[in-house]
Amino acid sequence: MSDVILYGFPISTYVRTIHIALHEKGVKFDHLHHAPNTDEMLAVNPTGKVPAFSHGDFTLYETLAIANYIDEAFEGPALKPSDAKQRGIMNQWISYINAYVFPTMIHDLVLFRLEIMPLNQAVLDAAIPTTKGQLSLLEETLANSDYLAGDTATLADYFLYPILAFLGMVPEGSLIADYPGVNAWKARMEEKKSVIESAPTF
Ligand SMILES: N[C@@H](CCC(=O)N[C@@H](CS)C(=O)NCC(=O)O)C(=O)O
Repeated sequence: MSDVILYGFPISTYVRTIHIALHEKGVKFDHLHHAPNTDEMLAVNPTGKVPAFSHGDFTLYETLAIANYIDEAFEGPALKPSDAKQRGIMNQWISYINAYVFPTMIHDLVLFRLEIMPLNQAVLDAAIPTTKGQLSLLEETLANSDYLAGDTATLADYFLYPILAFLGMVPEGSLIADYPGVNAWKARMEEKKSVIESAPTF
């Protein structure tokens, strides 16, 4: 077994973010597909959520902490911009994605559409204009930039992509076509080996 282990089932957007980051960095790892809130997950993450990560006897949870650790602890291409302003923009996007995009697009929309959660029609209805607003904000950047924080993919793109991939699987995914910059960014991301290799199977 590798001394690098990713814990958490691959359908999680956050697990996929870490999978992509490890692949981009060229780190070999073992992936244990534990479901949230199982004894196995609780042993490595007191919240029971996925993902968690270990490197030798060092264990981490919370996706942002894990992603930063991977970038800093291993050789390979940088996953964050070297420029302080671009890094600020990257962190702004990660915070926005975690605080607003994930709750809206995954919790309030995709989980209902995929019947993972019992439908709450009022919440789903409200999520549609909110999703459009979020896509519109992303479009302001992606209409003029290949990636969220400059001309190279960074952790911000790796946080966003798994969410938009899920959005693309439900009827509201058709909204993405109305935002050509976002649409082109998604296609650009889908060419990456890390994105292809991390795709969950259902
Ligand atoms: N703040 C956590 C969020 C992780 C998270 O929400 N994971 C979801 C799957 S994408 C999960 O484990 N959900 C199960 C639950 O909340 O019980 C992180 O950044 O790692």
